[in-house]
Amino acid sequence: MIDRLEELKLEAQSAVTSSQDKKELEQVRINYLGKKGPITEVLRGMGKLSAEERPVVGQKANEVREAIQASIDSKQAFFEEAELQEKLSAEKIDVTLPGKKVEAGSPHPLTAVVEQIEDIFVGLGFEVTEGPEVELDYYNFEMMNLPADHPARDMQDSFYVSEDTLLRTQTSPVQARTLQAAKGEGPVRIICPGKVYRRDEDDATHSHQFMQIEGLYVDKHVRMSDLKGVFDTFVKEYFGSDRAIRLRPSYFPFTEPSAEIDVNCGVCGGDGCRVCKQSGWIEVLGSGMVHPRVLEMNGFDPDVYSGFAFGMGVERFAMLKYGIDDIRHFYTNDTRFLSQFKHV
Ligand code: 2NL
Repeated sequence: MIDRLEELKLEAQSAVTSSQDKKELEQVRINYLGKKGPITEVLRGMGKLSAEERPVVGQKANEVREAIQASIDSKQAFFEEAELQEKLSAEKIDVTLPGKKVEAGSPHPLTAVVEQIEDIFVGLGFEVTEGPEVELDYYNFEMMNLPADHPARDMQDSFYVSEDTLLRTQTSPVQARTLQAAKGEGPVRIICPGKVYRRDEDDATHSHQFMQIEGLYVDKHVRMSDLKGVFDTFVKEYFGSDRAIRLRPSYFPFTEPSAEIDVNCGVCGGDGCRVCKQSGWIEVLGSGMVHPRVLEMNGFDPDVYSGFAFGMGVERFAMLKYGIDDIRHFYTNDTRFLSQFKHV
């Protein structure tokens, strides 16, 4: 029996050696180690052996089985290595072929303009503050001196989410929150960029969603001349050193007095042309001295503190600087438009 097993081992190992591929090798395995193979048969016949023979034959059978399995495994590894080598040499890469071109992206023009404007105000000592787009009526309107049923609410037809929450119509609620957090202690010097929403018919110059930057400077002794100085500097930095501003009386419920700020026309230099509708001036933002009631409602003593505030549309600033003729370009994601702002 022992000799028979030894013979089987040599026979199987020679079959492994002469196998030409994985398939032949698998057949060898089945022939020698399979359920119907000779080794299994020997093991099955063990019951007929004497008590002395049994362990000896059992051990030998196991040894032989392991030896055959080891030969098969090493031949299997050899076939796999050969296959891999063949695959690698067939898949040679031609490093001289041109690569796939990957288009580099760039910030959206509105993001770029927001960052330009932020940089100017940060240089003037302002901090950038952000807040929620779904806002309480309380911060969006009431704290801005626009109580329920105030007729000026109609200027800002809004998207209500519930009775007392809405998509903010301006970023002033961020300023109200900041003032209240300051607990009556100035200075507060912030700008608040972000998306705002108003019910509006979309056309070349209107959008129901747009970007605004509002700003606020509250301290002791802040005067309208501070507002004027800040915007003279701002306009020169944003549009160019040859530009100037003028203030025109206006009305906002949250400021008193209020002023529209115009910049002289960059196309005609102030002589009058199609862009400035022959006036020589272009309206760019709304501003004013913070209404004493707004200061008071947000925790500041209007007898001690004063301040100026302003609001501007980012799209308008981008359109004026880069000669964009339709606000809808900003939202339609046409790369022919967007890719023109790679270097701004
Ligand atoms: C515009 C221009 C403006 C403000 C926004 C403001 C904020 C606080 C207090 C007072 Cl916390 N005012 N913001 C002021 C003037 C103009 O936006 O055209 N709005 C309809």
